[in-house]
Amino acid sequence: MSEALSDGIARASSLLDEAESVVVLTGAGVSAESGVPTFRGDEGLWRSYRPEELATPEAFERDPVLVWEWYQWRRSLIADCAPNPGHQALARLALLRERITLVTQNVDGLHHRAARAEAARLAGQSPEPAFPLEVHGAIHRDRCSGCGHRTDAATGEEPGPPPCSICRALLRPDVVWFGETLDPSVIGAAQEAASAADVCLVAGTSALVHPAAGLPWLTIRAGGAVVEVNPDETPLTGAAEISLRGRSGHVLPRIIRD
Ligand code: BV8
Ligand code: ZN
Repeated sequence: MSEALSDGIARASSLLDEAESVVVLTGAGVSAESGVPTFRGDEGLWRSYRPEELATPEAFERDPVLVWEWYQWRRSLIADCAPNPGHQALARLALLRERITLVTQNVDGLHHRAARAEAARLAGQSPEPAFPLEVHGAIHRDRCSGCGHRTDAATGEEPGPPPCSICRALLRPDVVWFGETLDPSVIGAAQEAASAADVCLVAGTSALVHPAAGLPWLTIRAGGAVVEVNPDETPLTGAAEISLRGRSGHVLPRIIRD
C-alpha cells in the first residue's frame, strides 16, 4: 500500500470517527469487486450500448424487447454476485453508528443483502428500513408502465416485458432512466442528509450523473468534508478533503473501524 494511501486512510478514519453525521454515496464501482460491471469502465455496461439506446423511456417505447432483455441479462448476472468487503464495511457502519445515511446509485440490491447478513452476524441489529436510499431504484423489482403497480421482478422466459396483472400495460424494471425524475421523497431525504452531514464518504462513482452527483457538493457547501474512494480521479477529486486512490473493497474496511 503506498505511503500516501495509508496516511490518507488513517486521516479518513479519524475524520469519520469524529463526524457527528455522515452521508455515504456509492456508485457502480463499489459493486465492481462483486463482479457487477460498471457503467463507464473499459468493460462497462455502456461499452456495447450507449445509455440513450437502453436506459431511457424512449428506448423502451421504441424497442421494449431489447431493453427488457438487457435488464434480464443484468438480473441474471447480479443473481450470481455477492456483497464484497466494501458493502460489508458500509453495512457495519450503518448498523453500529447513529446518523449514517447510505445513498446508492446502484440498482443491484447488494447493499441490502450486505445489511441483512451483517445484521444477522451482529445478532439483533435490524437494518434501518430506509437503509439504503436507492435513488435510481432497484433492478429486482418491476413497475407497471401504466398504473405504476410494483412487483418482484418477473422471471418468465418469454421474450419481452410481460403485461401488468392489473391493467395489462407493459411491466418495466423499477429503475430511474435518463430523462426521468427521481422519487422526490428519496432524493429529498438524500439531499437533506447531505446538507446536514459533517462528512460525505463517496465511493465508486464517476460523479457524473445528476442529481445524485450533486450530493457531495451540498455537504461541502454546508461546511462539511468529502472523502473520496476511487482508483481514478473524478470531477469531485479536487474538492475532496481526502481522495484515496484505491479500490473500495480494500479501502472501506480500513477506514471503517468496528
Ligand atoms: C433527471 C438506473 C430531471 C438505470 C441510472 C447535463 C448536466 C447535468 C445533468 C444532466 C445533463 N443532461 C441531462 C442530465 C440529467 C441526467 C444526467 O445526469 N446525465 C449525465 C450523464 C450528464 N440525469 C438524469 O436524467 C436523471 N434524471 O435529472 O431528471 C431531468 C430530466 C431531463 C433533463 C434534465 C433533468 C436520472 C439519472 C438516473 C439514470 N439512471 N441508473 C440502470 O441502472 O439501468 S444512472 C447509472 O449511472 C447508474 O445508476 C450508475 O450508478 C450511475 C452513475 O454511474 P456510476 O455509478 O458513477 O458508475 P460509473 O461506471 O460511471 O463509474 C464507476 C466508478 O467507479 C468509476 O469512477 C471507476 O473509476 C470507479 N471504480 C471502478 N472500480 C472500483 C471503483 N471505485 C472503487 N472501487 C472499485 N473497485
Ligand atoms: Zn398496471
